[in-house]
Amino acid sequence: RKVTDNTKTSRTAARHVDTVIIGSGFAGLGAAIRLTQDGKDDFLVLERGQTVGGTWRDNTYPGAACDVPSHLYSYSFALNPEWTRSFSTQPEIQKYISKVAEKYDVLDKHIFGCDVEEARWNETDARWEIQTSKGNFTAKIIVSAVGALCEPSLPAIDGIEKFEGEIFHSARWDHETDLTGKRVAVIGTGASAIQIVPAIAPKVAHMDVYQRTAPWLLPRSDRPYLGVEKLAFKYLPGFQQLSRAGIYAAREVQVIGLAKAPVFMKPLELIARAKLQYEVRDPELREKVTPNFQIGCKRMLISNNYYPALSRDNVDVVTDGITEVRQNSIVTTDGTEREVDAIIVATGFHVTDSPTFDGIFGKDGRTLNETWSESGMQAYKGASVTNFPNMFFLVGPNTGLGHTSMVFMIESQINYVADAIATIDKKDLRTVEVRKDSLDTYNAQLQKDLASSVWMNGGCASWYLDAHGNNTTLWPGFTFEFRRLTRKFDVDAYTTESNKPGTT
Ligand code: N01
Repeated sequence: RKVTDNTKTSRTAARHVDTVIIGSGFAGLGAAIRLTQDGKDDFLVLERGQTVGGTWRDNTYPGAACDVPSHLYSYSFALNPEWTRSFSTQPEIQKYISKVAEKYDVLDKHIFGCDVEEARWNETDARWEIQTSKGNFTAKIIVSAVGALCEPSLPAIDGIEKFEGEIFHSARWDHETDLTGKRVAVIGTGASAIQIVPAIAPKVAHMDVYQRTAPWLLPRSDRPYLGVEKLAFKYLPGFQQLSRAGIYAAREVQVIGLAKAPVFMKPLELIARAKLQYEVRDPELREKVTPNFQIGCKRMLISNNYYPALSRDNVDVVTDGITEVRQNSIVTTDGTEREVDAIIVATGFHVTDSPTFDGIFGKDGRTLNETWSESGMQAYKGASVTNFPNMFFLVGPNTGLGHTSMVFMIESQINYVADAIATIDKKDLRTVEVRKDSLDTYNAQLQKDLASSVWMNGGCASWYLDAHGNNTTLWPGFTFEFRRLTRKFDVDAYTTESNKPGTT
């Protein structure tokens, strides 16, 4: 457990605000805009990066693009007629997020380059004490909007620290490194890797793709929008809304196959198998990249150029596990040593064990990670944890999705949290803390709903599951069900303390 550096606290006068939002990706930025629209002024957004965007700011690897169609992957209050294609690229999404931040005039509420090191609940004063790389703050309310995919996970491979070539994580792409003509290893075959591999394969001398588990791939119906469509998006009221609604409905149907009745995934599997058959001509390679688990168990990936890239003469798929990294090579379980100039680590993120939560201390002095050590991550409606008063999560436990737009979920959560803050103000509450029984009942139902899902029974391990095998990341229902659940802040599920003595 971290020890508080009290000298630091006493030396630096803390700045107090009513609400601190941590992080400015889609969630934190959306919350800042909503608070402004609700007439709140006394809040700050503490962001460790130098600009808004979160994971879309950080993931600049070649080929980075979204796998949710553009018009659904936008805020409902800031539709964007300027999307140039059906699935947007990272630069376009980052540009969109930056434009929204400017348009809604919330940039001056941000402190950039501000790394939150610790947040500790002070029971006496009923406020959060926050230590950051840019000084100390106190706040009545904290909104954690750090996201699930923000802390890169590096593989613990023997000798990796001794590697003398270039090595970096997909979410920390080193643009100074020119991979042209180099021998490159890519470790991992998740959503990031399958975009990186085709983007760089043509320019490298040789590429080894280290695959632990073969993913399921579906076609990517990506295309640039026609001029006439762009005009319609811009000038025909309702066209964008219609497009959003269509995409939303089509995506939402997948929930039936993923979470309700996995047998309905069969047609998708047939499409994926046909794709594999058609795009991978070499039977040996096809066998290597044929998945061995039920489709949907891990995130389904969409790509039209991954299999063709694997089929190139200068690309090999290595399925033997990595035992060691040496100064200039990688060794696998079969004893083969492959020389390499650069390693790209596309091994995902700390999702269920985020180090961020080691620095947040609740009213019993335990951190969030300590609180969750037995049960796994859990929060009432994804937003509130017992022992952490006046704290709310955006993109909290079990609010992730495997099939559609996180922006839709984020807006539901923002609504809940904004209504909570409005309720605290209206009722003049000193603290709100979710009751343990509310949390337990909510979570028991959630786990019951998840029990029969493909994520739990599909025969795979994924970042959706924690070390105990619990799914603490995904929402198991339709997203409109979650929206209904978060329409109003249900203060009755919470213990409250009033600012007026004698009332609760
Ligand atoms: O990470 P991942 P990601 N040795 O965790 C492998 C979103 N996203 O960055 O499957 C060897 O999915 C691991 O193998 P296995 C999206 O939500 C979206 O790719 O665990 N291999 C796996 O193949 C996505 O789900 C978009 O056996 C090791 C890979 O590394 C999430 O981000 C684009 C290993 C990690 O895959 C994360 O995707 C990109 C080891 N020690 C990301 N450790 C789009 O919208 C791990 N692996 C398109």
